[in-house]
Amino acid sequence: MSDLDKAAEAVLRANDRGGYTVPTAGLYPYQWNWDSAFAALGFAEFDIDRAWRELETLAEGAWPNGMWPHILFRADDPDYFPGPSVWGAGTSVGAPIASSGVSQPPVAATVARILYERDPEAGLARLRALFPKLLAWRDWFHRDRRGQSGAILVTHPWESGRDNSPDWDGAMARVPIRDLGSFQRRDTGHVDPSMRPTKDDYDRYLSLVAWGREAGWDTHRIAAEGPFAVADPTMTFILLRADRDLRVLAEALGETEAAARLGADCEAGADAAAALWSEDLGAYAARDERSGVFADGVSSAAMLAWYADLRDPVHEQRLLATLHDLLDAAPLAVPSFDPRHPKFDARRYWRGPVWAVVNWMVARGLHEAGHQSEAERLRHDTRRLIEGAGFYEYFDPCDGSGAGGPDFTWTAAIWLAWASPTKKEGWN
Ligand code: 9WN
Repeated sequence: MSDLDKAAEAVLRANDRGGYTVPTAGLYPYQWNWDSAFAALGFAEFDIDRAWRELETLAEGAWPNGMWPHILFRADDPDYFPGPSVWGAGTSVGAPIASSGVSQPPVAATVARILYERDPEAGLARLRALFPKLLAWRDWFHRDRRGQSGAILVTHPWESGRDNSPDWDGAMARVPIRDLGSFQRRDTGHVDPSMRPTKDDYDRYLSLVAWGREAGWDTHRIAAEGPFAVADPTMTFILLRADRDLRVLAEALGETEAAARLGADCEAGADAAAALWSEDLGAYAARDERSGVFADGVSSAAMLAWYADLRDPVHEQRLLATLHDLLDAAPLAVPSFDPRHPKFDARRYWRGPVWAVVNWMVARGLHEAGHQSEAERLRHDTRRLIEGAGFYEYFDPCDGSGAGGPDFTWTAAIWLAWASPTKKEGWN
């Protein structure tokens, strides 16, 4: 174990609030959905029981309709805005824990498979208990969030996990700003505002929350009629991956009906993903459900196609060429948005910076598809970034400096599970 391995483990332990982990103290004091999935991946390197526990506490917040919300508010914490009273969700729809009213990409299903396969004998009972909730969550996505093309919609930029990506600029510009009264952001008290979304972004984020609250958090109606609905490569590809992994788990559990349903949905999902292909960009791209317009630049989400195991030979070669353009343009990969595009901003959150968790997913897909040198480039860059700057929330792809919050759970987890040189095999 290296000193950095020990430091990463210490970050996970320090952010542990007893069964669940916060992304980082101060800036994000609650349990976030995909953050917890990555936390579990990190815990699995030294405490598999604690890893399962992370998924189990996340599942405790599931809504009666099956959705796993993106934030669980177990206690009110003034460090974060907007908190439980602004969202007014979760308990208001019969869930046991106050929460946000949107979901996040279902990485947890894929991590459940990784934990199970690490030790099937020890994991079987845990998996058996968790599986129905994972299945209900993916059923909810298919029921309430499938757009006209079959690709999966996000109804709030926060739902995608890539909050201020240029992918949402077109749809966000049409979100009417409500009279929100005065509100005080907390994020800009923790980190430099130049690394965060703008005031205009927040006005629209909160207007969307107000709309959802007034719709009684009816998630079907929000997708059908709400002011923001965008077919998202992140959600579409991560759900497709989740479905493939859940199918394997269904078979292991002898759940034959579920396995057959998942298998059929995987085939349909692969067809639907093709609707996100932009010939102009040479990549998969977000597409506004209401206007049909594609995003006008390439984001790292496009590169999750391999993680979803999409193997369309024509698109694959072109996508690989586009990936190479991004890798050539960024000293440290993979930038969340194309560095050659005028909207690229090396430090502003999802408009350019590198995120270790995205690198892990993209690289895992590349590795599985046999694109080994690209996968290794991502691992090498992730290692360099963390060795150079520490466990930051995200990194500047041009100079490698850390940005956002320090001592970040998911960056430490990715270090332990993949980026550390002591992780020799590196893919589980
Ligand atoms: C809103 C916790 C979360 C991540 C998201 C990231 C950021 C929240 C925020 O932090 O979003 O959900 O307040 O900025 O964009 O991916 O899950 O780490």
